[in-house]
Amino acid sequence: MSRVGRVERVTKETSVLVEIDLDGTGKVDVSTGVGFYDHMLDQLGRHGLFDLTVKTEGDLHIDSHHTIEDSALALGAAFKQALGDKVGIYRFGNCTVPLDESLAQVTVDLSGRPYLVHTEPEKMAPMIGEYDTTMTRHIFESFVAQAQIALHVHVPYGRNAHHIVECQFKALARALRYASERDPRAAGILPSTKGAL
Ligand SMILES: [Mn+2]
Repeated sequence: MSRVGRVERVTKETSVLVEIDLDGTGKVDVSTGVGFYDHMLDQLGRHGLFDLTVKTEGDLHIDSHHTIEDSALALGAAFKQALGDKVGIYRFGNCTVPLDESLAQVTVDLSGRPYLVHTEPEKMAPMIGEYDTTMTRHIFESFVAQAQIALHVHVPYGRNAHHIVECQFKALARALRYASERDPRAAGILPSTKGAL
């Protein structure tokens, strides 16, 4: 059974199409109009081994906020859709990824409940190209709200803004991959004592 999600989200501010295949090979086709964000979504697909399409046309004449946020909302919704009934998956995943001087520690629980804990260095360059670095937390908030997962992201140290953000996306990709992969010992089993996820 294929685990795919497809979400089209159209508002007066943005038009977003997201397609994701959880059992892909990391084939990514992303264009949001925000170069650094494309680079981050590329990390997510590549290191998550998800096939991922994100096509966003947003109101970039204002700024990149709606474009970035709405893409993350649609991505979260598509991820949830692709997870389906969550039977036979690992459910939990974590990964620690360094990028030179920066380190990201990410833990996820595909719990069915949205919760975000996020810490990163306060002192960071405010912009990476057209990407406002305060958007990283906003992306995770948006993704978590729609995917309905618990996500904990910590960057205990780091100096370069590009590195600080990129290691978070790489670690998130791996953590999501481990959590969503099928556990061969748990075929047909829902990983919850409650009987629902
Ligand atoms: Mn917003």
